[in-house]
Amino acid sequence: KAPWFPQQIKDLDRCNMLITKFDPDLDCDHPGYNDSEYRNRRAAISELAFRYKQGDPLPTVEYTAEEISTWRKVYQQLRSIYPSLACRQFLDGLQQLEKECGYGEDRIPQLRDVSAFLKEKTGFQLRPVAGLLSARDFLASLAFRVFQCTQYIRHSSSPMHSPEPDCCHELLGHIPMLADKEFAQFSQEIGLASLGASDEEIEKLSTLYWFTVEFGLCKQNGEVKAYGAGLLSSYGELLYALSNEPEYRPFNPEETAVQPYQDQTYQSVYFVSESFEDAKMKLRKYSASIKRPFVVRYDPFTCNVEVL
Ligand code: H2B
Ligand code: FE
Repeated sequence: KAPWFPQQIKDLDRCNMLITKFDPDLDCDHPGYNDSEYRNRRAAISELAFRYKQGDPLPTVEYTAEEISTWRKVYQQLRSIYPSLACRQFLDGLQQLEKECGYGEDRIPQLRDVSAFLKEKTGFQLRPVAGLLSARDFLASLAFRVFQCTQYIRHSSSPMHSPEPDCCHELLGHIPMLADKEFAQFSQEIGLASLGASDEEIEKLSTLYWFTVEFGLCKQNGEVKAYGAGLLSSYGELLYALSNEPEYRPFNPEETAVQPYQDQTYQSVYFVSESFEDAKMKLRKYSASIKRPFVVRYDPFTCNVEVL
């Protein structure tokens, strides 16, 4: 029997299984582990996500001067290297966000504004989440064009890297890509492919997601560029990934889906696709090949998933 999965957007209220990896309260290697003020702040922001129900207005957070200063460091550093290292779709999205959504180094964008922006561009919307979600729940939300988005920021002692997703990762890494129509479509397709899939298939989809949406590279005009959000939100790893050090392999879903990955430090291998379009096409083909005893179809009029 297939595992339960959401069929209405409202059902995402039940897709809230957090993974307690990299939690500042539990992981003594977390940069905020010994900072009780940071942990209290995190708990307060988590509470907003725990209380959230689908359809509620997105909570706003008044960020402190210290948090904004962390954001500024991250924004300035990354912004300076994007033009030469990020793919075209990302640069287009970021430019629109700067023009139309108040992106810039002086303030941390509010999820409410970003969600309204995305909704207009690609139909994606945001939902606040308290931390790292299980792959199954995270992927399921994509089927509804919902992106689960953290609202806290990394610890001020380590602005260049965060072991867990934070608002720099979401807002700088993911959001510009989600403003691209094709990328949005492709994200939803991965989500739809995950609904009711076996644990083995979820593991493979999750690994593919990791090496593409998070750490993917693609060729553009003869040069290798980054489109993965994990790279585009980490100054250190972005430079590393596009240096001569790491190993590159051609992207091929069957091989990539079983490649062990690194979530504690930089990747030792990156997968490069011939183009952004090529990655999309291959992933689509892979998603379509997953065997399930039923067919799912998204109805854009009701926003429900129909099971056939
Ligand atoms: N949870 C959250 N909050 N953000 C993510 O970007 C994320 C996640 N990514 N859970 C998922 C896991 C991804 O690494 C894949 C699908 O496992
Ligand atoms: Fe991510």
